[in-house]
Amino acid sequence: MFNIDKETFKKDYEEKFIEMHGKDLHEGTDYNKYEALASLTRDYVVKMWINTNKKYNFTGEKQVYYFSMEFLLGRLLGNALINLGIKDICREALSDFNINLDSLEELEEDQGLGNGGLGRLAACFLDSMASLNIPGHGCGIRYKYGFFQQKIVNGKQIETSDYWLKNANVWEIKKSDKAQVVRFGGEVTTINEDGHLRFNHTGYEAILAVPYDIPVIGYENEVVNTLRLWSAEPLYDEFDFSSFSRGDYLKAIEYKNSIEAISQVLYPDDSFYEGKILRLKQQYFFVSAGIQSIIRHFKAYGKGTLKDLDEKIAIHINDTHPTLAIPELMRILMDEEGYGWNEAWRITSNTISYTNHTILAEALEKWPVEMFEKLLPRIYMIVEEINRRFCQELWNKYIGQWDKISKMSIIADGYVRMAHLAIVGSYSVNGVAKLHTEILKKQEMSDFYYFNPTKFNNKTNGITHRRWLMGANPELTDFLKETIGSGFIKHPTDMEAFAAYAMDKSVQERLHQIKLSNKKKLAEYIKINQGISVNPDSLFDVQVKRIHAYKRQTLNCLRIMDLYRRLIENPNLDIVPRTFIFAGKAAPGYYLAKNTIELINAVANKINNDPKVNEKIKIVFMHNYRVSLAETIIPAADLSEQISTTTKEASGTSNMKFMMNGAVTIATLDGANIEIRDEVGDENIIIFGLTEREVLDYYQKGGYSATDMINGDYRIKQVTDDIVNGFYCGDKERFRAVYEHLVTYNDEFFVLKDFHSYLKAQDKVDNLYRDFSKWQSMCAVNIAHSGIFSSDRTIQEYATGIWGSGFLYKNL
Ligand code: 26V
Repeated sequence: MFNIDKETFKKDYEEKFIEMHGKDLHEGTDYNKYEALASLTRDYVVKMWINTNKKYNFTGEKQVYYFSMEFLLGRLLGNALINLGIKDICREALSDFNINLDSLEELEEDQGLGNGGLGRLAACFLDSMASLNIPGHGCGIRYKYGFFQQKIVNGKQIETSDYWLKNANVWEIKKSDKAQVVRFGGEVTTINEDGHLRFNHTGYEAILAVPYDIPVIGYENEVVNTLRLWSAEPLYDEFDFSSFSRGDYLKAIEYKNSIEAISQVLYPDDSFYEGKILRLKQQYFFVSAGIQSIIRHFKAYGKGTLKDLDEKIAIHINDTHPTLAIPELMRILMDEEGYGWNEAWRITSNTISYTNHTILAEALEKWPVEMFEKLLPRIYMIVEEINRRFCQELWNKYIGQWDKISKMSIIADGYVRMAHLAIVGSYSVNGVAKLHTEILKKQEMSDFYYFNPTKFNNKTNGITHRRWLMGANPELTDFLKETIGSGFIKHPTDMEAFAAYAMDKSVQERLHQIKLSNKKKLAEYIKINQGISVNPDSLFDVQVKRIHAYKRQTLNCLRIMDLYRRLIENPNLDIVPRTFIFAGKAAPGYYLAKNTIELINAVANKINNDPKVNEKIKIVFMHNYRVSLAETIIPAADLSEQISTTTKEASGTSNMKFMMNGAVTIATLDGANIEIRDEVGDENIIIFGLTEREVLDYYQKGGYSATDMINGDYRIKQVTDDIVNGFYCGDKERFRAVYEHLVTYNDEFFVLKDFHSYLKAQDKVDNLYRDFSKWQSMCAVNIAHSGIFSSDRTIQEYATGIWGSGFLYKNL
């Protein structure tokens, strides 16, 4: 374990500061001070990083490569200090210089290279792999612009670009010597050489993929793994000005820009697939660079030949976005290394494993054949051959069943279906929560499941408790240590011991105090950043996540609108004062989601400015939701809203973060909510809404009518009318999209159907909250049972159940 005493740290820090900034510490700005601290921390890490790599090369342990289009890391400094085990020393040392560590940490830009759940999961997994001594590395894209920044202007979302690299990024190291060449376009000709087919690729465009490495620090174990992000550059970056005419010069610049465009921007959609060629380019770009660098490294240091690749290396693809890893590995093994098809296929399909993260049909990737073939001619040939052989296999098994075969085919109707390719080319397919995996097996992917049942398995998601508990909620962490000891940090399921204290009055009081202190901090943040005063003694009712129809922010909003009507009718209505907190970004092209944000803001504006009710209820739509904001909001939540239409949320991960921080959950039986319920028991969670069966019946048999719901129920009628009658905004048309989706288009997410059951559940919340002891005991039980949702548990399951890697808990 890394060790440093306070005095040495102070000396190192001062030296670092002077070396970096050429002035004395007391002359520096706060940002200078942050830079010096981050840079010093990185220096401490670098030696361990080198040693870790040396060790991996020496021992030849199996290496895991986690391929993902997104890694939503957030800030890195605080996490690095925790995992190095020097946060306390650092805090004390800095305070000797009159510097506050927390305020320096806040100066760091979030590294926001992801949309939401899928990207954050990848980041949690990296943290867990390093902390569990698993040689596991990330591979992705170094987007110049991360996920957009959200502003709310006149109640509307406005997107601005996230140029997160404007200040030097101390966490990355550019490795120009490890660059790879990636080829697009051109023609492939086939040559028969002594009975062997050779593929000659000519006329292509070659692009340089340059890696930037980011250290991934394990928790107090001196392991530092690598996240490698690729950036696109022209192969030849210099041109001779004198020999260029003006036109050539401009063309050359345009060319440079067109290449750099590949790693320029993260696509801000996470639910609607669009066949954009740039996205396909991004996918092949990082996958090809990543696979080439793995092979190059394996050939230089690996023990054994490429024949043993599947024993020495596991490549995991995070959703279908990196699926081209399959044909790319085939290409390298056959065209560059001389393996025949069968051997290459054995190696490839035993090396690659795949996770599915969504069943929303509209998010499934399928690329037009024409586009695919033109951009990646050799890769397309390989995909065609994979498909030909697969269909042959199907044909042998399902003789004459053309429908089934065309349903399962990888290429059909002019498209390449990436999920099919991912399933066929990998040895393991997993879903991210029990229900989700069952739905994949029995419905969405049932043909593939029955064809090959052993390939399918479940790995319920998790979150790293090092960021989401220790980092975000130090007070609760200290209290847990005081009560049950520190063992839970390395063995998160040991948190169960805390359940024994759930009825203890002094424990309940402390939990309340800790929550209150987090709520005060959030209230202050809200006041400073959004100018709204909220009461920390009110119940903080929180829904923070991407804005999407299936997540049903509308249900929450309608419920508030209903409550407001009831309060107008009866100002003495006896309710627990609440602060409703929303946050989340809508995809820029997702009109309905953006309209939902407008509605929430309009409702907030009206209610917050109505003195008759604003002592009892307040609404805040917090701007620019991101990892660092989540770290402030989640520890302050009393109630966690997990209210998606049953069957639609694959897992959810904020649900786990909230429970770990002692919030009570109100939820549908969807995704991992079911497993949370199983852990805490029915009496410690509030469940409502349609069951899986009921939802599926509606989808299969129909029978849901929004109009009937409205006509048969005056409260539903009132709240839906209030969307379009000018009650919240003079412009009656303003929220038309929300209304039409709910009513005219007969809302496929059944908001109105779940409305009353949700209201009842919320009444139950009120009653429970009034009973101090009961509520606090629920919080305690939730914390106690959250350990199983640490991503350490998830990663152990991946390591033993899929990757066959790692010496788990070796040093524990
Ligand atoms: C899909 C697409 C579709 C095409 C446009 C770009 C794009 C980018 C990302 C995605 C993946 C969306 C899937 C996703 O984020 N799923 C979430 O994964 C979480 C981690 O497993 C899980 O907790 C959430 O329930 C699930 O919605």
